[in-house]
Amino acid sequence: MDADYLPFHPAPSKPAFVVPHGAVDAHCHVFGPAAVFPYAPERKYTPCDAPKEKLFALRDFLGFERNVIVQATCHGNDNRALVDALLSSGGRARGVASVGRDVTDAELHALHAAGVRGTRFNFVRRLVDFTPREVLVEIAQRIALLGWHVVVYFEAQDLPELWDFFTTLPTTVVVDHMGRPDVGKPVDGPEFARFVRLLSEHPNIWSKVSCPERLSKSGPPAYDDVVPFAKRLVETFPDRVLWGTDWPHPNMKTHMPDDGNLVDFVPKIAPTPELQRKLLVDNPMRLYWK
Ligand code: 0GY
Repeated sequence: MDADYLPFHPAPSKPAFVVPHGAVDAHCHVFGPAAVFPYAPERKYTPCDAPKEKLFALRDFLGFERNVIVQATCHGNDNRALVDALLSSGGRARGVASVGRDVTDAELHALHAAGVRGTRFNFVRRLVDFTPREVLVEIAQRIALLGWHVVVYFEAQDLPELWDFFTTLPTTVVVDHMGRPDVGKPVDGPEFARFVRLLSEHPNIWSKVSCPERLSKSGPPAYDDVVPFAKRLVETFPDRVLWGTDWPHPNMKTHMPDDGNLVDFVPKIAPTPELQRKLLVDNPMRLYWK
């Protein structure tokens, strides 16, 4: 099957914002190449090949030092492309894998040795089939023993139902893309207040302030309507936020972001050098390179 979403930007612009020394792109993916690392039969979309060489070239072009590569659903629980990228990175990439209940301890240790430090639970209905909570709890308890964390991806309207599950996980929990708020609603409204409360009440929960291109209704290049949401999180929880490009932007069907523009989003949501350093360097280093 051919790719069913837009290809990544062929020539991103150079960002005006110079990222601090040692900056980490803490949410990005590698896909395929399918001829070497086939996509999962159960996938809900087929991406364009986005191999490690392209990711590392983008890292250098944008001025970043390191990557956190996150397993996406199109590769299922087959982490070979991820592991291959980690092992090729010269220690400059860490990973978040996807594992099932059948993963062996030896496989978990091999993932750890390659640089994996977390596992991802995906609750976005268009991306995955349902996995029973007791299976996820069992996986969380096993990966906690390795010092890993859990990354969760869900949409804002599903938070009430997921709340008890998230708040009883035995690890650090990192939420992808601010829990996908509806940015058409007010930043001070009840929906986003619920997400802010999740982090306020649970100091083990972090958020990625990423993906304006997915959340914005006002659109590129400024993604202005996303700024108040991300800025609120950066200023309220400066030590528990992460940022990433989300390259190569799977499932973007209306426009493909220019990654240089996305980097220029950072100073809008993290207006001081101190906030920028925490967001791009200190926080990801503490979580992934400790
Ligand atoms: C992202 C977002 C998406 C896809 C996945 O695992 C995935 O397939 O996360 C999406 O479609 O919103 O973070 O890559």
